[in-house]
Amino acid sequence: MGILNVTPDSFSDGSRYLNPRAALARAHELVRMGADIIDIGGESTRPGALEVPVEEELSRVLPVIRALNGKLGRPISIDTRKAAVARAALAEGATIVNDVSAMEFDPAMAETVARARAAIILMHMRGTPATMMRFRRYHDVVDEVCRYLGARARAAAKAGIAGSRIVVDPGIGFAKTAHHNLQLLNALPRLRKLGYPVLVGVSRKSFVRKISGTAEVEVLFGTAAAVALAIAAGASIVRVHDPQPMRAVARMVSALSRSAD
Ligand code: PMM
Repeated sequence: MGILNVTPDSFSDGSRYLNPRAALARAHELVRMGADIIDIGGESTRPGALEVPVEEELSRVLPVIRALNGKLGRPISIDTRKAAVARAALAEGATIVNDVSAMEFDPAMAETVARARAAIILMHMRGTPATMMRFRRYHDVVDEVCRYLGARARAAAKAGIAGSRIVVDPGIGFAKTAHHNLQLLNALPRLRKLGYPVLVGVSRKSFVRKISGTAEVEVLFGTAAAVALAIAAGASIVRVHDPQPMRAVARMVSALSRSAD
């Protein structure tokens, strides 16, 4: 999954694709580089980021999704917590909703996704991006994340979303310390036991910078190492800024894992 943040303030690519023409060019570039899904977001979820009004979020993402509809040859995912934004994006051709609040932020989200027969990505977080860094204390982070995602998947099914359209995500970096992130990445086989595909987002995140170093090449290789481990541990989708090198990583790890059987 290639990341396209149409925002002024996202962590690593803020403001680069705020202009619709730059965003369109980037979407096509992500596909050329090997992305199978394009994830488009108009609200930054970096720690401390404030909520963006719905009209503002719509004005960022809709022109891009509208212009891409039918021309990309890849599914479009809308990264939003708001049902109104999801509804509009689905009407313009998106088929996946990536909700970092696991449909808790907006009570209308579950029904919106169910009605559109869209897929949903349910991610674990505590609080909101503005407050989440205050909530980084867990008794057992793996246990809590597995239980939470199981409960949210049941809520999605109850709202009428088919099980085959549900994806779960441990929310790497969302109300987590670097240590929590490492524990969760090692525990992906447990998360897989819920029975849903697992998505993992480690690309360029601050725990990678903290551990691998902050130079561009260090962040890239640190990301690659985390992506490799995630795939080996059973992640089905990796959300990344650099699809070309990460696709190479995915191919290699998949071949190695297959030959181990
Ligand atoms: N991370 C970010 C934004 N959206 N969605 C999912 N499902 N999983 C993630 O890990 C995730 C996300 C923040 O990263 P960015 O600012 O680099 O896009």
